[in-house]
Amino acid sequence: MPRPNKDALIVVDVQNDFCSGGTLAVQDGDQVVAVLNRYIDQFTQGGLPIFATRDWHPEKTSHFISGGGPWPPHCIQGSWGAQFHPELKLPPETVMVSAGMGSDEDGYSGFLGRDESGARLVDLLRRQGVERIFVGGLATDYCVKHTVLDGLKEGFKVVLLADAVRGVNLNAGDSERAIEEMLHAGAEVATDLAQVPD
Ligand code: VGL
Ligand code: ZN
Repeated sequence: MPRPNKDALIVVDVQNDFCSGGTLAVQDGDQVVAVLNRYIDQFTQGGLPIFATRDWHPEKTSHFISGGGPWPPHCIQGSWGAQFHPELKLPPETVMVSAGMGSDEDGYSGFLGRDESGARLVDLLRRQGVERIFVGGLATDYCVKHTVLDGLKEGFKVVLLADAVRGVNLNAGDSERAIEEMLHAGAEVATDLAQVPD
């Protein structure tokens, strides 16, 4: 089970543009919402911190095809597509972390993001004494992967919530390879908090 004062949940980019009807819809992306709501409930019950990252791009960026990048426009600051999925039940205490705000960056990792005061995710986590992060959201092969890998590099234990992620799969198998990469780098995988060791 999650440990008081040491564990945090990080919900990655569960935004309209990555769900059905969005400009960069991930297959079955919406399905993570109900699963994440259960994890959110469990962390809330335990009094544990919850962070939600969001992809938060300017209109003109090298991240988009129009600027030479790989992606159609998505998650433009202030747009409907950038809003969290309407059924995602984030408690009011959730700390929001925005990434990809520069005109020349992809910002795939939540660890490149900042909260409203400009604080970096790593500092927010350390300030609270967090030692282990539980990560779920979208997309497995981009922002989830980079957030997990950076979390490990920063010295956190990382648990990938495997039932709460879905991938873009630009190339077939990208999500499976991303999960392999995360495991290889030292992440653990779980689909049930009761089975996670202390
Ligand atoms: C993401 C592609 C482009 C993600 C963000 O959140 O995984 N993927 N921008
Ligand atoms: Zn993006």
